Amino acid sequence: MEVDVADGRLVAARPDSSGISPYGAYLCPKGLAAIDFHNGAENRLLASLARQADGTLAPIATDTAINQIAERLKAIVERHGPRAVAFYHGTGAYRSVLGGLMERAFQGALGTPNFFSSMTIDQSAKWVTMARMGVMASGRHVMRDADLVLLAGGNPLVSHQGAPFALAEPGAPARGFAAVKAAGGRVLLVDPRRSETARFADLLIQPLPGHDAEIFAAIAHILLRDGTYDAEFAERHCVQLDELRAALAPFTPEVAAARADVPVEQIETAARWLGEARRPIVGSGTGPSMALHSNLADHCIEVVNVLAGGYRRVGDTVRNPGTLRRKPAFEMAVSPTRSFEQEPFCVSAATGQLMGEMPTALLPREIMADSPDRIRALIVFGGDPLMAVGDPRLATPAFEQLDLLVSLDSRLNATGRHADYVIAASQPFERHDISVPGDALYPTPFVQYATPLVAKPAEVVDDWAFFWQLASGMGIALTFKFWNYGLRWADIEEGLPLALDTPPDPEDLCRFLANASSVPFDVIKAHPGGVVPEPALAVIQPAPDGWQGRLELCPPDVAGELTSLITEAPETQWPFRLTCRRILHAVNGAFRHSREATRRHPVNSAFCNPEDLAELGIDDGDLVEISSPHGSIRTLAKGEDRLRRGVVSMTHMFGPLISSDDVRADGGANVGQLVSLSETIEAINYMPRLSGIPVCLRKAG
Ligand SMILES: Nc1nc2c(c(=O)[nH]1)N[C@H]1C(S)=C(S)[C@@H](COP(=O)(O)OP(=O)(O)OC[C@H]3O[C@@H](n4cnc5c(=O)[nH]c(N)nc54)[C@H](O)[C@@H]3O)O[C@H]1N2
Ligand SMILES: Nc1nc2c(c(=O)[nH]1)N[C@H]1C(S)=C(S)[C@@H](COP(=O)(O)OP(=O)(O)OC[C@H]3O[C@@H](n4cnc5c(=O)[nH]c(N)nc54)[C@H](O)[C@@H]3O)O[C@H]1N2
Ligand SMILES: [Mo]
Repeated sequence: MEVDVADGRLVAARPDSSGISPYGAYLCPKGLAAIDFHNGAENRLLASLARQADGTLAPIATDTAINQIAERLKAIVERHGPRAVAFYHGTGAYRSVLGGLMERAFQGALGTPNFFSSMTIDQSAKWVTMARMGVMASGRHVMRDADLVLLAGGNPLVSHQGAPFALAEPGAPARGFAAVKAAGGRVLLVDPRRSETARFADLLIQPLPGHDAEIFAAIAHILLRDGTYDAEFAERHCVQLDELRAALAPFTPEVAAARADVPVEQIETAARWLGEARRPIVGSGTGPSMALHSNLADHCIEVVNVLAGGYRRVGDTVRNPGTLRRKPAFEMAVSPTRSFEQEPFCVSAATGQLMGEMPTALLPREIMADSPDRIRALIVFGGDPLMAVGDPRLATPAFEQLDLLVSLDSRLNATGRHADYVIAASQPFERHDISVPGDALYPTPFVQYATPLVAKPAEVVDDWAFFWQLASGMGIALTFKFWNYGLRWADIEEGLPLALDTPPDPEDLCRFLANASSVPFDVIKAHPGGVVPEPALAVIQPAPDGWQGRLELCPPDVAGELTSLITEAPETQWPFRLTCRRILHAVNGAFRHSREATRRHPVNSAFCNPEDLAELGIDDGDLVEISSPHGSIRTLAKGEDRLRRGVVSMTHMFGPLISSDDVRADGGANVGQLVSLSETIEAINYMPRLSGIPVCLRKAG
């Protein structure tokens, strides 16, 4: 984006008009809200806070606070070992490249396996599928090459969520959909809500939430029944096709349609179109990953992508092979790791890591466990786990049992209010950063190194500097590395050793990250608006000779889950299902109190089909009570004909952890109060049910 600066302050922002941006001239509303936030809106934290003897939080010099935390951590590690220390990496941390890498460096040097993040209460079903099925190293097609897009439970036009999770093009999401349509391709959505993205849909299936496993099992069933699947791909890269066929036999389109309450023709049509497509992509957003049977649903969604042959093949063009690190791509299957079956295990459950992380829903239990290895200190980096994980009546007392809770954030959020220290963090336009996360994800190659546009407030610290200073205070020397998902920190040989007593220069850190870049760092540095590299043709390469990797389509645990699903009685006692949704003007908790977000959403209303409301005698704006087997909240009702019947749709991260009796004064209601961290939890990743929660709805009072 282009930003105007006057007298050391940010004054205005516009989309980048230079033509360099891989997204074109585009700016999302959160970009605008970021300007206000940098300037102190939303009670931005300008000083760090420490808990006092009387229990209140009071300002403290940031330097002093970090030194005190270092001393306390050192004592905890000396007494209980490194496992006593845990990290929680929230969505704010993903905005901070140097911060995230310094956090990993610190975790690596400490040697604790206790790394948690928002990913395991988000779409870790995708990690479970990778661990159980394996991964196609060539990757999916990208939208601009696809002739069919089938997306379940994602709304990229609002969320901007794209690859590698959902399949949309990140950045300016409508462009990818428009490109598919312009090339004559088809867009299919599966969502109980006619979402904003649905304006591109050729077919919208509106199921009861929580039935994606059946729907996609039935689509796979049809592809196998009709022989319209990509047999050549399956033969070359997959095993367990016979097991899959047997396990899917009961999942006829009629069975799935009845359970999900959709017309059977829609399932047949989706399967027929998939059979016809030459370059399809099938994937999902958060919806199926948060509902009942999320791991199985995700597995079935990926199976449909496999059967449709939805991956790049030898000779296919790679539009963005990466600039800082050019990644060669091969048409080869990487066999599943089943990493969750290997040490290190959690102390409260026999489950191991996914992508080097422990399941966040187990964090409260890992703190409360009666074990010498329980967690005693937690550093929360850019997150609000108490709000995010749900079940605050279970999670909050657990967090209170910690010897040390630190929140590194730019706001005092719900978790921060329970912390021993809250460290005031800088914001993106105040710090150095380089485009590592976007590197191979931008739709076309692009690289950028950004230096601070404005000075940060005096008592505010860069995220990376916090971690470096902590390590330094503990006498731990760090090695800075180029890490990315899928790599094990300890296995990365190349690193930049950092001095113990002199903080690194952030420019040197970025220069190191660019040491294998196809555009030299000095060239990147000379172009603050970013660089579009010289085009270099990249195509998918064949697998090395004798490559043995295979995708496992139906391992025994998946087969077992399919069998138990087909015999499971549908939940009929609860008339409604509460689903997730997002607002355009906030990212979870961040920017939730921005001008636009507050104006448009004074509370998180309960959206419902108007006919459902009429039947219950509820008018728009009435106070309603929503009860799950686990808890109950009150908010205002709002009719929305985009929703199918039987659904209540609400945004998370509103209101205090536990509601008072006045939803307007609370600024909304925390839907996490309806969530259980002990019942209907997935195996493996311990994902709680954050969507499709069975609820009752009634007029309050
Ligand atoms: N503006 C904005 N952008 C954001 C965020 C934000 O809060 N605001 N958050 C960011 C984060 S952390 C994430 S993870 C991404 C999420 O990105 P998305 O996954 O695109 O998020 P949603 O917009 O919630 O879309 C989820 C959709 O799933 C549907 N759904 C709910 N339950 C089910 C179900 O059981 N089955 C099916 N098929 N559909 C279901 C909902 O109706 C909804 O339309 O967005 C990111 N971007
Ligand atoms: N019921 C229900 N629960 C859900 C969901 C749902 O749909 N329904 N969605 C789930 C999902 S997908 C997610 S990802 C989680 C989100 O869970 P979290 O990531 O734990 O929550 P956020 O509110 O996104 O926390 C981000 C924090 O980062 C801070 N921040 C912003 N910029 C910076 C920065 O530069 N540095 C630092 N240090 N901090 C910064 C913000 O102030 C904010 O407090 O919630 C999950 N919980
Ligand atoms: Mo998320």
